[in-house]
Amino acid sequence: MRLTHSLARLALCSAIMMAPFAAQAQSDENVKIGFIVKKPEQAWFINEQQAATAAGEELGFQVVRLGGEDGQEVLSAIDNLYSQGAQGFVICPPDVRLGPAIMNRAEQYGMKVITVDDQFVTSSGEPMEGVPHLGMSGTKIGMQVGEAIAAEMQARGWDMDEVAALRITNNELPTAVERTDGATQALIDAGFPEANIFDAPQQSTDTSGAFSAASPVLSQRGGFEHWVIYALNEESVLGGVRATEQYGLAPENVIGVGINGSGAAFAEFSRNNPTGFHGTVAVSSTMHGRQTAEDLYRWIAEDEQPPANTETTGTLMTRDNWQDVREELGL
Ligand code: FCA
Repeated sequence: MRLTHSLARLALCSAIMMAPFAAQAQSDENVKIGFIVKKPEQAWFINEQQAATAAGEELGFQVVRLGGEDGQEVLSAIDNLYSQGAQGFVICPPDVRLGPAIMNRAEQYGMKVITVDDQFVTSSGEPMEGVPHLGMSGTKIGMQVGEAIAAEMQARGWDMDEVAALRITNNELPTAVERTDGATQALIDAGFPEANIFDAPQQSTDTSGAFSAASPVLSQRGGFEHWVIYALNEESVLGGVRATEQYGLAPENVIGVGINGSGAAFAEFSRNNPTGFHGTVAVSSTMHGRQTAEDLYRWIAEDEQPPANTETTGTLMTRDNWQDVREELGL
């Protein structure tokens, strides 16, 4: 489809067909981009990087997949990309406050940058609007989480006044704050008592970070029989669910709802016995990877400026419908 698109454009642009076609085809083939992610072992990011590679194979550009788990690693990844002749990169940074330093390095090399998932912030904590970004609509997706939890509490006939909420937080990451605030808001709107919401601040946005954060909160609040769990992503909700299991809570007393819809959730839904992990709001990591790679490619090869900010939406996935939603979102 894209090939047809660029061919049509060439035909329009030029009266002499063959010579410019050869030149254009060659310059497109020389496009090489990096795709740097903060957690290369997480299913979300594996899928995102694979989708970027597939877009490259289809449209004729190269994608170099790299991990950048801290500032040092990101800067060496950029150096490495530059020495390989890459003209730009898509990045989900390990810390959004690295934005100015990353942009500084990229600008020295004349490289174009798009952020995916986690948007850079300036030194005063404002989003770096100048860098094109594609990410989840955090508040809306967070609200879907809260609504799903409220509906499931109702389905199980729980009295909300007797339920505790484990809110696994990450205050350094604005999208995480938006997501957990959105979920909190929806719960409160549904009548959940704010006093029963307990924070578990995580150091890292993964299962082990969440598990360590959740365990002490569960033991401090031992009086509750029923727990609901939410966080910025399903990996973290799974950490919370594993902590409730270790603490000795039965799965039917726990409702965890995550965000992402990646391999971590599929593995959980595939288990024979249901766990406290009730569902997840799935977003297409395939689309995130593909779209950002394609936008960067068109920016480099065709000077087409990418959209400044794209917000994506999500669909609730549970044990009952996960395979259908997975297919629908191309996951
Ligand atoms: C953040 C989270 C990831 C994923 C992504 C879209 O980077 O850490 O798990 O939710 O946003």
